[in-house]
Amino acid sequence: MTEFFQDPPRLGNQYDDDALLRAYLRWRLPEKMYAEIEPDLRRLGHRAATDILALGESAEASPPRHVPYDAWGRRVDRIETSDAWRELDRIAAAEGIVATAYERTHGAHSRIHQFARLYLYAPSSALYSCPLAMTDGAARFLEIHGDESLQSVFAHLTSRDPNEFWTSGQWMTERTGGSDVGSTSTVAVCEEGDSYSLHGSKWFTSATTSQVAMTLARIEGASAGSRGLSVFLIRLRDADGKLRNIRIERLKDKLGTRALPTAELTLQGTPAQLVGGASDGIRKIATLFNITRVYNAVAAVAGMRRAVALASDYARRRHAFGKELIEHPLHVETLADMQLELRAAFLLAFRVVELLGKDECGDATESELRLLRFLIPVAKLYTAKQAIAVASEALEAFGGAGYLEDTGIPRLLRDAQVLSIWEGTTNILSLDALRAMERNEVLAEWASDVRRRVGDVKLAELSSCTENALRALQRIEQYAGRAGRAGAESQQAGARGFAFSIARTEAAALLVEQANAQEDHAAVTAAVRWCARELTPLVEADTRHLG
Ligand code: MFK
Repeated sequence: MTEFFQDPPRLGNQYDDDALLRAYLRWRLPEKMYAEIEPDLRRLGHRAATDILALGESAEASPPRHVPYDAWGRRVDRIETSDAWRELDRIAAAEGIVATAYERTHGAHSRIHQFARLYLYAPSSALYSCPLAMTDGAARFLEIHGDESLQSVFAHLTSRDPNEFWTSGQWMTERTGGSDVGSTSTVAVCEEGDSYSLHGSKWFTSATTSQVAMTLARIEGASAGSRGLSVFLIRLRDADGKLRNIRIERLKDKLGTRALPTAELTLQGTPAQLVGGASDGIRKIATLFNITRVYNAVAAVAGMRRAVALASDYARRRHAFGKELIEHPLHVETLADMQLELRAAFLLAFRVVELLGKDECGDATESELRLLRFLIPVAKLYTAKQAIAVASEALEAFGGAGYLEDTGIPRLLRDAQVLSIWEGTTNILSLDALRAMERNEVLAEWASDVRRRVGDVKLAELSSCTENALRALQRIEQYAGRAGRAGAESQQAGARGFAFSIARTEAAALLVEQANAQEDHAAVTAAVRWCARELTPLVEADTRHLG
């Protein structure tokens, strides 16, 4: 009798296998552009399942190492990374994962193209997507706030030449925490003109191997709080490759993202250039972290897609109780739920991508700019939470194998968990969405936009969706009115439920729109299934609490 060995899950071409991505691009892009970019996305989809995947696994197996001293006792503070990690950098450059956004070959649609590339690259890259997110954010920051002297840095950050490409860090977190950035205690001492030296410590600095970093510091004598902060650019190394008055204290010992060198640093008079003028640093650096939040959302849906791809493939390889898992109705139902979460989150993330593209090309209306500001935190917080839930479900779909490190499956969950923590936690972003809504009075605008989109359906199968989405909108508006009257504390206590309700209702509108436009069976089924769910459960609970 031959012994039984289970087949592991396999990945096919990650573009060809992804009906959702292909349908979305067909729906949103002009036909000519879609035809132009598709062959290249297919090529990248193949790489995501072959050489990039192998490099990602190799980088994960050889995590970075901090070498504080050389053999003779001199302080050197080298961070040694694997060949695979460095090759992932070169591939990211050559594939234009950042550059595509700044070439703007297809105007506002370039952001869709670029984030589709990131979506394919990210889940195989062992989190190389993190340095790319910060690089993109820094490039956008310099595009807006940089002067002539920073043109060459911008050119490096947006280069397709692996020998010219630079990455940037984003160093905001200090020992006081990553949320209350206004309490930053790093001090900037003016040396001459825009040249400063920085003194302080940065508690979490990802990708310390980058060539430059953007950071916050308080110019000597400036006021306390976020207004007194300014943004600085640091060139990390001198011509000999030595760190410029930066001491690396240690690399962080993290639950996941293990290939990513995240370090604790002390700035000991580090030379830095003031960018964007003195003060209002948080408002200015928001340009950067809004980009990294969009990356976070797209990386979250990309992670969900990888979890669904692996679990779906495995369901065809694994037999139990006399048949393949895919023939068991309850397992099929579970996979369908994961796929639905992915679809909704995907549309939400790419809705924000579309608005961002319009903003950057000057094509956005005032109303779209307000919606973008409101929907970035909503999309980031919602997709992050769903990514964790879907990853957890994927582990379970593998049974015990999903809990064993050497299958590679647990990494899905370890790496997903960071998504709701960095770049603003769920609660911080819920409060941010609330503030964005209040400052811009955007709720009525958003609600009328959703009303128009769900009201404009021709397919009879979607009529129940319209009804449910309209009912959800009504609840949200009633809740917002009641919460506003109940005062700031009640409003804040309900902010998470409120943000989730916005996310689910926006996703409902997007699912309905896509189903209506494409009349595709999978899209219609998804819209009906999504809208039959409770779109605003937490709002209702909070409404009872408010009385
Ligand atoms: C896979 C890819 C993932 C990417 C990985 C990248 C890894 C990077 C690692 C990290 O650095 S993690 C640390 C990330 N930390 C954060 O994201 C900060 C989280 N905290 C917040 O976002 C708080 O809401 C905030 C610090 C902004 C609150 O501080 P304050 O001092 O209470 O600020 P306030 O008063 O809300 O805002 C100050 C100004 O900024 C206001 O403008 P005005 O001065 O004109 O009134 C705000 O409107 C503006 N602002 C704040 N958030 C904004 C914004 N503007 C636009 N967009 C925003 N999101």
